[in-house]
Parts: sequence; structure tokens; C-alpha cells
Amino acid sequence: MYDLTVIIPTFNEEANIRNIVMAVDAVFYEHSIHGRILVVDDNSSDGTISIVNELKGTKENVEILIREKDHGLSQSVAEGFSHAVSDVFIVIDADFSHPPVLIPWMYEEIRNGNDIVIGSRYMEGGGIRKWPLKRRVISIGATFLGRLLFPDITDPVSGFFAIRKEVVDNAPLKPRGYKILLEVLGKGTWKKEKEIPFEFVDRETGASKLKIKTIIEYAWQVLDISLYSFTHHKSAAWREWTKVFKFGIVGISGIFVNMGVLYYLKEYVGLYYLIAGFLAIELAILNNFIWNDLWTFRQAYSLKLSSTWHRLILFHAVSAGGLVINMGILYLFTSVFGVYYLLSNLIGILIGFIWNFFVNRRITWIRP
Ligand SMILES: Nc1nc2c(ncn2[C@@H]2O[C@H](COP(=O)(O)OP(=O)(O)O)[C@@H](O)[C@H]2O)c(=O)[nH]1
Ligand SMILES: [Mg+2]
Repeated sequence: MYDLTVIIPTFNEEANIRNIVMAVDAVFYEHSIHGRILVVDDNSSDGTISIVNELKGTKENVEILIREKDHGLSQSVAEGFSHAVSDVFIVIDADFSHPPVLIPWMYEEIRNGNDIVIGSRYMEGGGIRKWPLKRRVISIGATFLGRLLFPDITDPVSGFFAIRKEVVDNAPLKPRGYKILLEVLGKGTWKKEKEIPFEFVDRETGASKLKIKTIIEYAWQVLDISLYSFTHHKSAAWREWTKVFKFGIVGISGIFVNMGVLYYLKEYVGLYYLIAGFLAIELAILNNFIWNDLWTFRQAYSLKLSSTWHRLILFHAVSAGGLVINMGILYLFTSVFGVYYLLSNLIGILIGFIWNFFVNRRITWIRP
């Protein structure tokens, strides 16, 4: 029984496969890891298969799975998951875009209690070398979409990651395209995740295989994971949706506070309505802050890291931004596009809400 299986998906990698297998095996040796290497190949037409077969002759921990139908990177990795028997899996590209020296660190983080460990290109210390602008733009777009579902994860579409076997044991993965990690995050069972930075280096030899079709498949995948989370309340994306709902309920409570205070201060205290209105907004913001802090984002890391004052100031700043967005859209849609003002305001409220949620989620209450 092996402790760890390193899964290497390959398609026509004769230029790299020997070196990557040797490099991973050397890392095992140096760190006394009892690991196995599982190459999952989509029936390459070049020398990949024969090279692995030759390596198998000298190394008993090397294995190859040759697939003949349903060609695809994600499908290959998923098949690797069901084939491997160890408790931990690590997925790594064959073309040295992912540094094998990080394998022991990832493995250790899994043993430290994380369910998923992700090699991140987008966190501090990470990066991408030798990518043309087009690739960068596509990748940033893909990452942005993925972060809507998993805001704490900087690189939810990384191809370099480690998981515990249980994460995918009963997961109904629908592997398509290139983003198997997003599928694992969306359909798998996990609580704790950790990212470690690395610098992605684009391949030196062989061709990259990204196509337009991949981008369309990816958008479907994000939608599919969102729908899945609505019916599977243990999923990580559902945990995120519950925050959105709570934030919305708090927002509605704020409207009542705002209206009530305005009415009271004007009618009973006799304040000028704009002054009353200003105080009403401030009290509504305080109301929303308290409920979000105690309820919506109760488990946020920043509750320990930052002071309540710090969060309160951030929340004010974000709310002010939301107000400007709301007013801006009200003006733009009504006076420029000629939309009925109540409808314009509704659109403004909605976009202001999205702003408030996402920005607060990223800066005020971080990492649950
Ligand atoms: N099994 C399998 N592996 C693939 C397929 N496409 C790419 N790969 C492998 O997946 C890894 C990443 O592919 P690559 O083309 O370098 O993607 P990029 O780095 O995102 O441009 C490499 O190890 C490839 O050999 C595929 O259709 N099937
Ligand atoms: Mg590559």
C-alpha cells in the first residue's frame, strides 16, 4: 500500500515524461515518501507509452493507465482518482509547469489536516512565467468566475493540487475540459483547504492544447456547480450561497431600520428630513454591520486577525461605494437610457448589493 499517488495526465509527452517521472521519484526518495506514480495517458501516438513501460521495468512504483475513449484531461485525472488506492492524491502536469519539489510540502499540509492543498499562481509569492497576454487574460477570467463560487481560494482552477481520497470518493464528478480542480471543489466533500504559492513555468517542449471549446465548457461547468450546490447543501459552494442569503436578509432589515429611524426622527423629534435621513442611513449601516459580524460572517478568520473598529471602518467605506453605485445607476438608467426610475433603482440596488457582498467578502470578513 502506498501513502501517496502522484497522478500525471499525459498526451503526447515523449519529450518530458521520462524527466518528470524521474524528478517525482527523486523527490520521493529524498523525503522518504512511500509514493507511487500513476501516468494516465490518452493513448498518445508518440513515444510516451513506451517510455513509461520502459521505466516500469526498473521502478516498481510506476504505473500507467491507457485510456482509449472519452479523451480529455479532466476525464483522465478523474479516472486516476478512481484507479489509485492510496489515501492522498497529487495531480501534476508532465511538462514541468509545476515544480515537483513542492510535493512533500503539499503532502505534509494534507497530513496537517487539510482536505485540499492547492498550488496557487495567484497568491503572494506565486506567479506565471512566459505566458502570452492572451493566455493571461483567459486565465484571469476563468479564475474570476471560479472565485465567485470559492472566494477564499485565489487559484480555484490550478492544475497542481493535492487531495485526500475521501474528498472525491463519492463525488459525482462530471469531468470536462481542463478545470478538474473546480469540479473537485464543487462536487467533493471537504472543509479545510490551503494554498501554497508556486511559479507556473510554461512548457519548454511540446505544444499546449488549450482551445476555445475549453472556455465554453468551463462556463457550463461553473453553472453546473452552482446548480448542484442548490440541491447539495453539504457542498462548499452552498456554504457560500448561505452567506449571500444571510447578507441579503440583513440588507432588508437595514431598509426597515432606515425607514423607521427616518420617520421617527422627522415626525417625533422634528429634525429636518435630510439630517434625519443621514442619521437613518448611519444607523442602518450600524445595524447591518452588527448582524453581518455576528451572524453572516461569524466564522471569518478576520474576526481574530482584525479589530471590530477596523472591520467597521471597512464596512462603512464599502457601503459608501455601494451607495455611489446605486445612485450612479439610478441616474444613468433613468436620465440617460430613459428607464422608469423605480426599475432603475431596483437595478441599482441589485448591483450595489453584489458590490457590497463581494467587496466585504474579500476585504472585511475574510477566510471562514
Ligand atoms: N490524459 C490527457 N492528458 C492531457 C490532455 N491534454 C493535456 N494533457 C496533459 O495535461 C497536462 C497539461 O497540459 P498542457 O497542454 O501543458 O496545458 P497548459 O499547461 O494549460 O497549456 C500535461 O501533462 C498534458 O500532457 C488530454 O487530453 N488527456
Ligand atoms: Mg503546460
